[in-house]
Order: sequence, then C-alpha cells, then structure tokens
Amino acid sequence: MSKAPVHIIMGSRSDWPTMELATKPLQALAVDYETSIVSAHRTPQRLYAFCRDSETNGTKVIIAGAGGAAHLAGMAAAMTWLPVIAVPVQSKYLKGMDSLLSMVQMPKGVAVATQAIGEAGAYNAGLLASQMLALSDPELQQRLVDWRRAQTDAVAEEVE
Ligand code: RP5
Repeated sequence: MSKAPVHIIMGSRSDWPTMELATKPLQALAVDYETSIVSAHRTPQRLYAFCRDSETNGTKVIIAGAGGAAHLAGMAAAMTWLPVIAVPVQSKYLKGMDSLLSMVQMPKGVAVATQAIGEAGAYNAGLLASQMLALSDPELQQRLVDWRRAQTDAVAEEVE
C-alpha cells in the first residue's frame, strides 16, 4: 500500500537520470513520493495494476515520464481519475519531440498535464504536483510561497 501522495513512474530505468529531477522540488518542499518503473509496452499488466491500486492506496498525483513509449502518460490517465503529469523524456532519435507530441496532443475527454521535454519538465512536474497538493494543505502552501520567494530573491539584479 502506497502512503506517498506523489508516485513517479517511468518507462525504463534509463529514464531515471531525467526523472530524478522531479524529486528535487518534492524533497525541498517535504512532499513524500515513490518511484516505480512501469512500461506501457513491456509491462502493460503492471501499468494496469498500478493505475487500479493508485486510486485507493493514498496516491494523489501521478508523474509519468517516458521516452519511446510515451503513451504511458495517456494510458495511465485513461485508467484513473487521478491527475497525471507527463514528462517527455528526450528520446534517442527524435530528441523528445515524439515524446512531447505523444503526451501533449491528447484527444478531448482524457486530460494529461504535459511538461517541457527533459530535465526542466521533470523538475516542473515535481513542482506542479506540489502545487496541486498545496490546494488542500496550508502548511505545504506556505512552504511553496517561501520557496518561491527565495527563488525570486536569488536572482541578482546585476551581473557581478
Ligand atoms: C521507453 O523507451 C522508456 O520510457 C525509455 O525512454 C525508452 C527507452 O527505453 P530503454 O530501451 O532504455 O529501456 O519505454
């Protein structure tokens, strides 16, 4: 049984160097998360079981990262009402454009919150998941406000 509100899934272990970036804001904001390898094309039954169990095990937001089989996010969104944030991982041949288009261009009726290709997208996925959870968590909301203020304060007005 999952107890973490955020579950990060990825199609392959090879996605981890990118998807690890999603954990950075979650750690900074003290949001619990889990990670799993769930492939849409290699482990479809695992994907089905993951989506089925997520609705009752405490998961509130799913982050799905994939390169090649980037329908992972859309398939997950099709099988659960939980919000799914998609991260297009940079693919070998098409540099992630295939992943991006596969994830972002969902037909109406099933929503996927697709982020930018690669590390920025993964990082922002963790941030967006935190913002979703902050809607019903005032303490997390305050941590987010403080985090944003610190980020703003860290931007110098001048070069040197
Ligand atoms: C997808 O295919 C994964 O999400 C990964 O981005 C890509 C390549 O996977 P590997 O061949 O490295 O396992 O399923």
